[in-house]
Amino acid sequence: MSQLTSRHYAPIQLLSVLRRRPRAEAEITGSENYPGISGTVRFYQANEGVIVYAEIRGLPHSALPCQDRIFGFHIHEGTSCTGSRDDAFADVMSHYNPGGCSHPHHAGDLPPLFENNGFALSLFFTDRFSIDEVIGRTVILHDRPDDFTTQPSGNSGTKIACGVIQRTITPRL
Ligand SMILES: [Cu+2]
Ligand SMILES: [Zn+2]
Repeated sequence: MSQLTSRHYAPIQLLSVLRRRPRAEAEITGSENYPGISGTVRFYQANEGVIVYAEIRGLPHSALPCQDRIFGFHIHEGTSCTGSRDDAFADVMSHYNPGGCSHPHHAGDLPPLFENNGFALSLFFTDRFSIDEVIGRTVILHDRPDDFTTQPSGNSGTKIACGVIQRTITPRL
């Protein structure tokens, strides 16, 4: 029975949350093969979780009907957007997963991004992590959709863009 009861959440005052300064941000840049990708992922503290607001530009785009692109999107545990010739962001390692869950129940599993002429905007709520625990870790975009089944990472393909999550500077009073 307890599995069926959901926790009560107070309404999130979204507009007032977004008017505040995000607590952390990741500046997203594409790999050498995807130099046109840029964007920002902002993390806002809400009462009982985190609001994640992503805006990404310059994504690969297909002009063919019914073939708009979908990109796997995760927080990875590594702290550096570096890698090798084969995998530009290999050093980001696995999906952030402090709870030892399987994919797509990793704390770092995020809803995939849907592009529109190369532009994607996503805004969602999660209580899988606190902002403090993901600061210093990395946000990754993949070139394929996440299938939400394949272990350990949803068969989402090549890592095409990356950003390190950084605490925003708090102005001194
Ligand atoms: Cu990933
Ligand atoms: Zn995952």
